Amino acid sequence: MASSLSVVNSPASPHALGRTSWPGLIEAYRPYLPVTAATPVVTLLEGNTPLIPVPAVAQRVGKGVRVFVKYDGLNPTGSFKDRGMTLAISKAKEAGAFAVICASTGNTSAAAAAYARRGGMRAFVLIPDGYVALGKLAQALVYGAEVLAIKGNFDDAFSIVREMALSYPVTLVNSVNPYRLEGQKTSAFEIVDVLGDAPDWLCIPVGNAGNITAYWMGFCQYHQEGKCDRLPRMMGFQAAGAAPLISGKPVANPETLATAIRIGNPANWEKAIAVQQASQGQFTAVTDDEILEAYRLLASEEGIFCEPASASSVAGLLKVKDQVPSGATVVCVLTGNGLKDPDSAIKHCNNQFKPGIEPTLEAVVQMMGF
Ligand code: AN7
Repeated sequence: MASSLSVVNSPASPHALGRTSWPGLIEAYRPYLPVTAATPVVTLLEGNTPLIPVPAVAQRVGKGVRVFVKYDGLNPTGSFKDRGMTLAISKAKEAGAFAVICASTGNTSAAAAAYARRGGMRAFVLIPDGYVALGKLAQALVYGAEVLAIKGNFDDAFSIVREMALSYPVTLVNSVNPYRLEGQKTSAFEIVDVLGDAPDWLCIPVGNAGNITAYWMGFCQYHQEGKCDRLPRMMGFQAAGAAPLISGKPVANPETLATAIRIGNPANWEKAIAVQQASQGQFTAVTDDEILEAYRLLASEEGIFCEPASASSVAGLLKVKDQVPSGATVVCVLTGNGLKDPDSAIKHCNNQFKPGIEPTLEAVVQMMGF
């Protein structure tokens, strides 16, 4: 089951071929992507994120299992959305678009704003008023997006932008835009390039189900090219209060503190079911408490700060650990950076700073308990 780690960077990886710096994912994986010499590449050098071993998680799973996290929160705007956005915005620019639009729980809006502005386009973003983490809102504003907060949830916002893109001169860059998934599949390439094969399991948070679809596309394409021998089981995790793929029907009022995946009617529903069936995968719900436990574990024992939605992949692995085969290699995707959501961090970390200490050595020593 366990794959060898001897291949640290596949010879096929452009990075390993002696480039001194990472060129961004479109240049790195150009033969696998729908771009031509005429495509203006709008990039912030996204991708090439680390695959980090997480021994404290692995120990809790036991059975000699190896666990890694794909820390996609280290992308330029702090989430995996940059992978899809570099391609979606490049293709929009190629087609002559002057404005893009998306609905977003936060991360898509940050990425759309950054890449659209870099590409010289306007970015319109619709967000659910009051349910976007502070860091994401700050990003959309500072990048210069036109931010419209609607009195509704993500699903309401999404149906508006979907309709709008049909009759107004704006390009939709939600994950129903096929270029988004094409860009996001490169994360699967990177995992195989490092591990030398696909993992046995890929654990991933699911909201609109674009990313799980994209990873599967990436693994399948690499498999067809002979770059990996196997395909992973795709294990998708939704927050219990927003788990339509588990209940089998849309959730009218999704609720979870993991606001990134507070989505009741996934745009890529059918694709997600197809991925689950083809990979013999599974969708499982994790509670907010389970998410927070994994969130704190990752930060306080592994030194990795992700946002709550991202921790659902690790929460999910721990929830279904009895099903993991002995010696398996598991990759959990950490989709977003913890700095995106400082309010959740301070509220849920079970830790406090000690305020009001006199600025003297004696006072500090006393507070330290020495
Ligand atoms: C951190 O930004 O839908 O299953 O509008 O931000 O591909 O939707 C975000 C989704 C997981 C779910 N983790 O991915 C948005 C948005 C984080 C996210 C997901 C999101 P999909």
